[in-house]
Amino acid sequence: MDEQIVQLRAQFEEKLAAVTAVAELEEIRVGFLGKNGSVTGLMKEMGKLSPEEKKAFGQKVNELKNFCTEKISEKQSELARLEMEREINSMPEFDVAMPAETKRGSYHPITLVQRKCENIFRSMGFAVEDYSEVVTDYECFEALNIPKFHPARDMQDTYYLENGQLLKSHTSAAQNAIYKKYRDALINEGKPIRAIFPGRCFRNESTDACHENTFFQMEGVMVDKNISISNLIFFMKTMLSEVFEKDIKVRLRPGFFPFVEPGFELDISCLICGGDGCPSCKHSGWLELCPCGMIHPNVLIEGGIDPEEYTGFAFGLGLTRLAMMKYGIKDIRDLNGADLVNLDQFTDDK
Ligand code: FA5
Repeated sequence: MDEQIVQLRAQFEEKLAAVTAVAELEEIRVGFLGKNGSVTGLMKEMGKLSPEEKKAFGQKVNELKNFCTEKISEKQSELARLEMEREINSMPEFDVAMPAETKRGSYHPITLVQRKCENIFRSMGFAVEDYSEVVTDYECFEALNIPKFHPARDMQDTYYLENGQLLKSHTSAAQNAIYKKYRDALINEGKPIRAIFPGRCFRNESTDACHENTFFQMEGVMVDKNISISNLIFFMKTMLSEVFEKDIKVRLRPGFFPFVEPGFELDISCLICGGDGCPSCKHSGWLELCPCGMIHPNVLIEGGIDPEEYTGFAFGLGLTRLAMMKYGIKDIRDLNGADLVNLDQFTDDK
């Protein structure tokens, strides 16, 4: 029987030496060490031996078993190493010092129109202000003549935090802070308040081609003695002609906002369909772009300004819609879509 062990070991070594793939290795393992394998078979034959022979033979079979297990494991590591070497050698050579192929980023279309508007208003003496996206109910509504439970709140349902603050539904939420910031200079030094404040707004909105739940507006206010609707119309016309650099059709119609009196809706003829009607303008041919009006006396009082002495105008330009019209983007949702194929096109217009 010892001879059987020697023969089996020689057979095992011969087969193992010829193995070139892991799958073949598994065949050998099953053939020698599996339930019906040759080494396991030797154990079954031990029944024919005397107790002394059994002990010595069992020991030798165990040695063979351990030897086979160890060699299979070594071969497995060797095959894995060879496989990795083959993979590395088949890789194309590359130069680690070669500069990477880079692609320059581009400004988002909304950033582009925002900057354009900022430059236009800066050149007319307006300060550019920044404001928080998280505001209080007072800033967003109450300071703007919209008391609790006023129906105007329905149009501007937004996202509320557990502490009662909210994500601002319009840039008008900064008006009160702006009046308070500049009123001393207005009253004591006679400096008119002229400020714009672009920002991101949030609304609980059903989205479509011209409505998003997250969009940008740019608010503008001017307060001084004797400010009238003529001043408002002048600034609106100047801004639009400079942004579009061409003649565009606009219309002014009455609009209700509790924080202005009188209030207007300023619409532009849709530049996507030329006014014929399409999904971008809700098939009306017109797009609501920049509501505006004369600041309501209650809002001035809330900002610490005497409405008997001062008047002013305010407007809330829809920056996201302006970007749509300026760049011919048919669907507002593309602007939040982060698809670089869409957004990269405007790189040159910096
Ligand atoms: C307001 O938000 C007022 N605060 C604007 C205002 C300011 C009026 C100062 C008077 C004086 P409105 O909800 O209409 O108004 O929004 C203003 C503009 O923001 C719209 O004309 C439109 O261009 C843009 N806008 C409003 N909702 C959305 C939306 N869901 N998606 C994209 N743009 C929007």
